[in-house]
Amino acid sequence: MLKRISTLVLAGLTAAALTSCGSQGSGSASGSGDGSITMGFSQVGAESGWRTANTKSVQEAAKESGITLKFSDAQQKQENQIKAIRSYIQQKVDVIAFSPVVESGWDTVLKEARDAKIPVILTDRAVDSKDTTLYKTFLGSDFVEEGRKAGKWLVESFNNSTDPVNIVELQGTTGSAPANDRKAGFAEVIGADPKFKVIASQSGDFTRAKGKEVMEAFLKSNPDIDVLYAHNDDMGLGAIEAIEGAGKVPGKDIKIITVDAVKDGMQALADGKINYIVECSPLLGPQLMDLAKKVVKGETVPARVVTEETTFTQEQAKTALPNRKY
Ligand code: GYE
Repeated sequence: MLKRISTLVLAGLTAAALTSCGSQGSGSASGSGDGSITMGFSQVGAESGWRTANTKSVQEAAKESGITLKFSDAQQKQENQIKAIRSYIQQKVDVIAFSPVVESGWDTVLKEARDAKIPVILTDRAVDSKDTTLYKTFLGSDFVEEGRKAGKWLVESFNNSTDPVNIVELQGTTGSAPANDRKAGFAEVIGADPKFKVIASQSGDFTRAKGKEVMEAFLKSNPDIDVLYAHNDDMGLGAIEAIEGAGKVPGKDIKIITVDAVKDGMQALADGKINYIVECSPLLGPQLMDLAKKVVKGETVPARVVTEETTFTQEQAKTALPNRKY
């Protein structure tokens, strides 16, 4: 599948947002003359197949574009990300990029970066800071739209029936942008018809192990589950093990919708165990490096760069699988 990336310039991108240059002291930024760039990158963790593919994309793209990458894995903990960002500020990197594990609580550290005149790029996940001059741009998917796509498939699949549809939801990491937004987009679409009932909704922290554990609990307390909506493939794959363990057939007895479209998810979709996947591309590395070069030079960048994505049915997964890169 061809991946198209579109840039969306939002109102509010002011000249003020474009003036800063990441060069610090005797550092190495373009401003200091030798043109080399050092990026400090704080990754969420290694919780899912998506994250592994994202990390690989960032590391490979840095190498290809000649950017020196300082990389740290926060193991899904905000405090570790804050520590990493502070350490990048101290090391006077030219640009900081990070994928915020949760949306809230970033203002202080972002102000510290701004005071040190180091530009920050948000990648993959958003923050809820009111002050949008705290970062230069946000590159990533539209998670609300992903939730809507999941909801639309469900509405279309059940449009011939008036019976109640009992749904269980495995949410991503509590407080994270993709968990908040995928829940909201889905709820917005299915909320139009009262036959759709979310009978249980809990976090599985985007991991396979937690997805399995929470699905086991759902199955114990709810004998009549029609649909599982999992905020990522990994939790869906863990849940499939729980469903099979309970003697039910995933994809038939319980219809399953997930988000991401990583290889293991696509395989389960092609095998009939998942019914529908909303794609979320982790291949953000090349765009991130392009944006980094621009902000370090003080060039104009859009305030928001949205990744365009598709969806997959079981038939489409069979066709797409051989060429899937992650
Ligand atoms: O969907 C999930 C990962 O932030 C878009 O994080 C990302 C999400 C992705 O753990 O698998």
